Formats: sequence, structure tokens, C-alpha cells
Amino acid sequence: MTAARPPSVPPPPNYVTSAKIVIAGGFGVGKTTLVGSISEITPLTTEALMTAASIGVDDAEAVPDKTTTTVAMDFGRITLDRSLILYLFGTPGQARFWFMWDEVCRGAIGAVVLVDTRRLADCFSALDYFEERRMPYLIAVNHFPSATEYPEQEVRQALAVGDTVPIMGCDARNRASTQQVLITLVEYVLSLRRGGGR
Ligand SMILES: Nc1nc2c(ncn2[C@@H]2O[C@H](COP(=O)(O)OP(=O)(O)OP(=O)(O)O)[C@@H](O)[C@H]2O)c(=O)[nH]1
Ligand SMILES: [Mg+2]
Repeated sequence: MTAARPPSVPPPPNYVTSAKIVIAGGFGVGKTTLVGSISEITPLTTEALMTAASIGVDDAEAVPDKTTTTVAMDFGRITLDRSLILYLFGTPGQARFWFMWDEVCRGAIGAVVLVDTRRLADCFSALDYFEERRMPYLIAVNHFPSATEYPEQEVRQALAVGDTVPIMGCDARNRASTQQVLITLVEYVLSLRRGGGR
């Protein structure tokens, strides 16, 4: 993000700020879908076909239509308003690509942790990663048709995240829904910075 300006100094005309956001979460939770639903440029993806070799390694039971998986990262861009451009970096979902995470997350202002309520535990390592680095994150519950919807408080308890961490539902395939998630994250990061949080 561009260096903060003292509040008394108005931004110059055409002042544009950019920020990096990470889209994280477990395997097959919809990270690539989310980046693709909102990006105004053709997203850069690094999808590889899932072959028979992934049987028993990648649990695709909850997402039977899934044929590819991210092996490095996703990249997209969205202009939220005329003065704020977000660069979206999606992480690979599988544990064997952990070595990519530091590169993908470096310099990000915050993260969206996508979760599927059928496989909540899959996001624990992402939560640990952001907690350890004190990087602000929110929880976006990606609603899959066969997944049970739980009240926010139950999701909060199951994930053991703090009371201030935003939790919201979303549909990663839907642009408006994805946009709302990103706006909520940016507002949360700004509120933490104003309040001297993380
Ligand atoms: N019903 C429903 N299906 C979704 C949604 N988001 C993604 N999918 C489907 O779920 C599957 C997984 O989506 P991806 O976007 O590849 O998931 P990912 O998190 O990037 O996966 P990895 O990179 O392999 O970890 C795909 O078949 C999507 O079409 C959603 O909001 N609702
Ligand atoms: Mg992916």
C-alpha cells in the first residue's frame, strides 16, 4: 500500500492507492473461482489437471466437478473505486505447496480465508499462518448447495477466531458477493489501522 498520509493533507487529484490482498483457504474451497469472478483482467491462473495420481492425496469428494488444482497462485486485479486498486493473490490449496505461501503473501494488507462448512478444519493452517504473522483476515463462508448453513456465532466458535474477526457468507462465483467480501476486508483493515490494531 502507498505510504499513509497525515489526515490533514488532502490527497492530490487522481491519487490512486493499490493494495495486495490474499485469498486463502483449504483445497477446493473456491479461491480460484473467487479471483476469477471479480478480476477485471483475465486472471493469471496456474491450474494443473488433477490426474489419477491425486486420488487418495487430494480429497475432492466435496467438489466432485473439480478437474484442476492451483499449483502456484492465482492473480487478478479489481478497481474498487477510482482511487483504490486491489491486486488479488490466491494461494494454492494443497499442503504440498506451502513453500509458495511466503511469496504469495509478502506485502499483503490482509487476507480472505474462504471456508466450506463441510470441511472447516481445512482452513486451520491458513488461520494459523495469518495469526502468527498478525496479518488481518476475515472469514468468508463459501456456500456450496449441499453444505449446512450455520449461524455466525457457531462458525466463530468452531474456528476459534476472535470476536472482532469479520465472518460473512459469500458465493465465490458471484461478482457482487465477492466485491462485498473485499470491501468488508478493506474496511476492516482500515479500522484496525485507525484503531492501532494489528
Ligand atoms: N456451488 C458452488 N460451487 C463452487 C463455488 N465456488 C467454487 N465452486 C466449485 O468448486 C470447485 C472448486 O473451485 P476452485 O475455485 O478451483 O477451488 P480452489 O480453492 O481454487 O482449489 P485449489 O486451488 O485446488 O485449492 C469448482 O468446481 C468450482 O466450480 C460456490 O460458491 N458454489
Ligand atoms: Mg485454486
